[in-house]
Amino acid sequence: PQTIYRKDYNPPTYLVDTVELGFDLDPARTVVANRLTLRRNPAASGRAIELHGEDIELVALRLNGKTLGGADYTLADNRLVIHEAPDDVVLEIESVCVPEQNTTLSGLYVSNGNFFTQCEAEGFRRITYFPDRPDVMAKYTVMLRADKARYPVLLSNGNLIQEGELDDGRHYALWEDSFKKPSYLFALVAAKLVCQEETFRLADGRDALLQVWVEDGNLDKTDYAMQSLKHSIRWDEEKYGLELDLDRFMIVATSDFNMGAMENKGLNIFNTKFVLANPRVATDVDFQGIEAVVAHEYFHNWTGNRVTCRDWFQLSLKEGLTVFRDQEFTADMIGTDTGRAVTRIDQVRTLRQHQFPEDAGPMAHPVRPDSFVEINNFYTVTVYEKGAEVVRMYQTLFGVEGFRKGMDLYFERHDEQAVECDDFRRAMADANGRDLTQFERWYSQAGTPVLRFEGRWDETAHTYTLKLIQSCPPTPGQPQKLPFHIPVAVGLLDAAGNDMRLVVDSVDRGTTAVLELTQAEQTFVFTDVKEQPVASVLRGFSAPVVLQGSYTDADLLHLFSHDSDPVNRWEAGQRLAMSRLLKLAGEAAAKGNSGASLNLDETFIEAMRKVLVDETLDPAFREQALLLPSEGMVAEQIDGVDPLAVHIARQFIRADIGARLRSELLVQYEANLTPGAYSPDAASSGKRALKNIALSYLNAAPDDESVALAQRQFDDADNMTDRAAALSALIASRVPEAADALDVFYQEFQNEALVVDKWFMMQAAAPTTDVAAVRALMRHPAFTLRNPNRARSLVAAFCMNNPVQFHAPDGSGYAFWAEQVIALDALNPQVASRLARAMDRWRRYAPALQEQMKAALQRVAGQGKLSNDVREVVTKALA
Ligand code: BAL
Ligand code: ZN
Repeated sequence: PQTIYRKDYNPPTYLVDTVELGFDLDPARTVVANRLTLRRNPAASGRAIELHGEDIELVALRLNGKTLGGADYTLADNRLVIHEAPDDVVLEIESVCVPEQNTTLSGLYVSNGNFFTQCEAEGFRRITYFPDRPDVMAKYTVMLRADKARYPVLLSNGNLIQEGELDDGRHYALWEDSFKKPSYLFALVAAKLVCQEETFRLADGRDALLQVWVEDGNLDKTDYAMQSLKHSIRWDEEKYGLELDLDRFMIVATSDFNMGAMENKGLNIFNTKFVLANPRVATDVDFQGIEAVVAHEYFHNWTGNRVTCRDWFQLSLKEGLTVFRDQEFTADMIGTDTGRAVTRIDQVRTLRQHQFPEDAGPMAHPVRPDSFVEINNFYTVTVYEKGAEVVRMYQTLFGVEGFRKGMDLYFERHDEQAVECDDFRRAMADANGRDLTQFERWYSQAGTPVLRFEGRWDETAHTYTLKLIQSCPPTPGQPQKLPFHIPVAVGLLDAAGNDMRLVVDSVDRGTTAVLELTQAEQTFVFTDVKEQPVASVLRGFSAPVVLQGSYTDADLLHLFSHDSDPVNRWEAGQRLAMSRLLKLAGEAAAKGNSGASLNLDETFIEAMRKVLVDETLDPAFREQALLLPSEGMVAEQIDGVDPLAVHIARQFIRADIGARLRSELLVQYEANLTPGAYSPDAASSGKRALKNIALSYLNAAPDDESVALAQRQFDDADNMTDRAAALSALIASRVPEAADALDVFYQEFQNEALVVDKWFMMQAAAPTTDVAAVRALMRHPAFTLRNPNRARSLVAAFCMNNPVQFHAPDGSGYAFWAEQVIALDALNPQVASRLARAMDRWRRYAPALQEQMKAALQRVAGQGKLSNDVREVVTKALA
């Protein structure tokens, strides 16, 4: 496969002004008529028109009314090149595709008998021949024709201009989008669906029609998505002065979808997972996901659609920025300081759990990659979540107002353009009168920087000298790194735990100072520091770095009890826990993983007790503070990792907390019940989270009472959050009741696909589920590899969330992985490629495991027929 480089960017030879598409929709043979007006691009040279096309059949091709013959064009390697064309061109193209055979879910496909499209990144070329690149922006008119009984609803981007009847029971709808857009934002839906709709008054007094379309029978699950959409519209008006520019905004849910959702102009298409919810079937986390994803896709209407990407290397321009926007929206929706902090803690956890490992592995890439084989492989936590951190750092440097000024300038300069990450950085720099040249390294250098701090208090001078030292490990293709521009938010705590006032260079910096580290090593001197402080460094996780410092247990306990910055307060607890996890994992491994005679110190238990019972803290924060770093996060800290030892250590700590804090956990369980009608609000969900982590600790050291508690909750709960938590607790406690509860659960929810996914997932991730059990579950009538949600809920959940069984010493997990990657690749390369990444970190495991992982990778790489997606991942892993 060919590698594509950012440095090779060339502007398109022809620009497209208008696109008229006509669809005769038939699952077995859809005919697409495409009439384009093009004009030669003065910014490019050459007279050849280059169009993309994949898995479609060319039927006819006319240029300015004249049918083109074989000598006029070349059609090879998914490219249609018309050798020479005049300045102004009308191109008419007729082609055919077969939606019912499209299992890739990219382009036009059939799901549950309905038609949907997915065009980002390069799906439009699977629908028609087109210069399928984001810098070609055009106005679209779309005529849809289909059987009326089977497809009563016909939707596309923009406004409905006309609809009516045709012969033979068919009907049509004509849609027009008045905004120029790149082809990746095209969408159509032809389906049997119903909708919840509402007219919503925009800030400028216009009314917009909002619709949420779902399959019949799901209208009882659309309220939350609709409410989230209205909140998102309001928030963007108030926060950024950005209004909905459409008369109609539609969300459509489908159960077969590769991603979470897609921001097609005016016609967002969603995975059902991020639309459908009511208390019976959806958990608090599901509700949170819906709010965030609805917001994310809506916010793309400005950051992504109105201003789009010049090329796919710039993907983070829209994704990093839009993730940042949805994160800020979520925090504002909660509204409280601790609520904000809890969302921030979630973000930090995601980075550590997923992005840091990516940045340290074979697929490491800069936020703005320099090359790729398959762009679909670069919809990553680096482009999205690290990209959001990079955007957040502008706000940390310039404040909320300065950031807004940068946003305003960005839109003023670039509305309706396709631009680069550099354009966003320039707008931020110019609006704030700052030089951000060095800041570009956050976009160009991969790898997680390591930030080390050394603090020294001078008793006589009353100064505290903080030395900050940065470095960044090598990543593929980037052996050497230059220093980053890092905002480091710092506070100093006195012995009573209060914040000291910070004076640097005679300037009073309040109680949290944002220091700007630009060199490899820099020293900052705080004056008038009258006692030995404890430093709270990287408050609010002010930069996506690994922070190292010589913390003593006493320092960490002080921060865990007193830090006014809740993120660092939580962080101190995580550090206390991590040191225990690493020590016990080492001891378990040394004892042949018997798990016998491990010991947890009273200091740690006491710290956990204190936070558990501290009624001045929000339950949501307490739950975060009690949650141990995951096995995956611990594994990242160990060379030659033995996953079983890590599992034993973590389980031991959980059980020990369960046993030694039993009475406190029971008290908190009772104290955090949420009687009355279910509500997914932050306060209630925080209480449920604390209650359910108490339940899970109690059942990590199960006795009759704790099992009975879980069983009672499972039987009596009126909401999915509590039911699922109780079921998980029963499964984890390994009691016979678990099997019965799983049966009851399946019987009750077998017609709710998203709940059946949960049922598979809970089993896939349980340490009691080995490969044989997963294979048995794959034979369950409800299982299919063809549905991405289902495949992920069992196969990917096992390979990624069940480390102890996946890494079984006999290599059975790896053999299973290879088999499933190959099977999935034949159906859906994007889903297969995600699964392939379960092996990214193979070089970090114990030698005996490494060898077997390598063999499994080689088995996949040795396949003759493999998608570019999977080939890129396994080739890079083995390199
Ligand atoms: N653009 C792909 C889906 C999303 O990030 O919103
Ligand atoms: Zn996005």
